[in-house]
Amino acid sequence: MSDRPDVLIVGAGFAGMYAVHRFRSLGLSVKVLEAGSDVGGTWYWNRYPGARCDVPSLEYSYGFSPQLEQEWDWPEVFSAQEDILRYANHVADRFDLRRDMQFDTRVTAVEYLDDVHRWRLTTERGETLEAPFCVMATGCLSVPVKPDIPGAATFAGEVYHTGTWPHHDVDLAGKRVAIIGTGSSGVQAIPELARQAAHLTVFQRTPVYTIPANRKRMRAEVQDEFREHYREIREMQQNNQGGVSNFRPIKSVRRANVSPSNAFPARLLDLTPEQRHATMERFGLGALLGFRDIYTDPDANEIANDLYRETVLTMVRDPETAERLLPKTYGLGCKRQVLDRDYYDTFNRDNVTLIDLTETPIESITSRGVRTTTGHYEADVIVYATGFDAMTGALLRANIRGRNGRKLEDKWRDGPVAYLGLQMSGFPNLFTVTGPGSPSVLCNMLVAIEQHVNWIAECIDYLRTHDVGSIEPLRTSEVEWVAHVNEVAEGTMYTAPSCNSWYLGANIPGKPRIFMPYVGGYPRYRARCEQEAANGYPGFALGDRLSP
Ligand code: N01
Repeated sequence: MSDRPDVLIVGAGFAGMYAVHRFRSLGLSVKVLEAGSDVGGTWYWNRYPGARCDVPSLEYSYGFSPQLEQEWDWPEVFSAQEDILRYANHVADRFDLRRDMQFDTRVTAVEYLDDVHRWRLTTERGETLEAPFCVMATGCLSVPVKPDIPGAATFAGEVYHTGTWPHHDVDLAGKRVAIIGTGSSGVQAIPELARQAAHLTVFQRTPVYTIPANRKRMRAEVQDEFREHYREIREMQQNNQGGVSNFRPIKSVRRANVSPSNAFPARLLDLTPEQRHATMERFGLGALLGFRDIYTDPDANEIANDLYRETVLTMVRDPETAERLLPKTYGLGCKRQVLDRDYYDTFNRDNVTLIDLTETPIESITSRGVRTTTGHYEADVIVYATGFDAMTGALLRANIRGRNGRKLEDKWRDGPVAYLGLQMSGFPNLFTVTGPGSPSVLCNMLVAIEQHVNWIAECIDYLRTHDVGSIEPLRTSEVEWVAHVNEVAEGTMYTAPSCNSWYLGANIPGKPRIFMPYVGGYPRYRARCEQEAANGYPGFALGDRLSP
């Protein structure tokens, strides 16, 4: 590991891992600092029971190495956390990534040194490291948040957050478990916790729209067909709004004698009310994923929300519980679509109780459980499934200071300002992977990560070969880009006034309400990045090299 690396990288998740490989290929020396004890990022930390990915694994995988694509076997279509982490470990071993990584090292300050044009990183242990380039590969959902509930510190039992689940086995047998939060993490964890615990009490503030996940094992012939077509599939990903190819393994479908299911038209509004109900009866909640107008047409959205609610009422036996589980204050498409395994059925179990916090809010946590305005619920374990300070959290927590000591926190007081989610003016040679203003969380993250890391690598290479010392966006570029990011988000389901999501920062008290990811689609975004590079970075200021 180099003591004077060309590039310092913060984070050894999928972004930091690929950055090591890609930068090395250009002859750059690198050093990664990672707070965890190993690679994997999100998949290293989020080990709660039921954790899995909502993008098919054959697509949620690196595309940079054809050999890797051919040699890795995925056991399921949508992989569980442990399989994705196994993949991350395989990649780290195969490309010998760990030799440039320092684990158990949290970065506490990232400062630009004006006089020497270098970045200095300080770690929790007081260690300092310097390099001319710094890449923040810190993830979009990596700072877990816990609500500030009076008395929380007095709870005498075990406390877990889904985003920092322990690495040892958690034995819930015979225990009373309370879980707070019903977003993606809560919805995945709840059925598993209910199976393991003596009793589970679910504290729900906002009911969720959740659709049953595809739970198929991987068929060898499907995997083979993907492998055969991988180059074409990667190309399709590059041209898809969300970075997924939607490749259909036609041969294996035919072989299994499954009829290709395009059973209904693409628009919900094209169906008669009778056809809509028949479709829901036949295909269940999953049918709604097939209609594109749900996400673009408010009338279709309203109808879909009603169909969703009607269907849930048939899935949960106790009518009062069913009624409480119905999302009513916002529509489908406002939040990240949640996928589940047995979520609604879990509320038919005798050992599960649902508490609706809009009727009876939490007042406090006591040494023995959770107190709401109408009762006290005894618990041996409290699980917080209360989400993350998304997209900006990890960057702000790193205490980044740019030119003249300017704090990123001050620059972003009214919301994140960055050009293409890649760089900020006033912070030369500092790059963010999947930063705010890039498609990131609206895209297949692996595709978004590879595109960003490739762009950054080629940019650094350009600076070296053109004898340029520094790069940072023009102030006008980032202001125009932020305006464009807001403009394309305007009028979508994501920014409806009734919508409160972490995309908007709405889950963090005091966080400016700004739609952070770029909703204009991955291909359009990618084309803009490519244009910048091809034209010699006209939207950026390029600075002279310091004389040695
Ligand atoms: O977090 P969330 P998450 N009192 O913010 C509730 C990705 N992910 O970890 O909506 C009571 O979505 C909060 O209630 P409300 C995915 O991108 C992916 O579940 O604020 N409740 C909400 O119910 C996802 O979108 C996968 O009213 C409180 C919950 O906690 C993102 O991570 C799996 C509360 C937080 O939900 C985040 O998901 C898991 C309080 N004081 C995660 N504060 C897959 O790939 C918060 N809540 C499938």
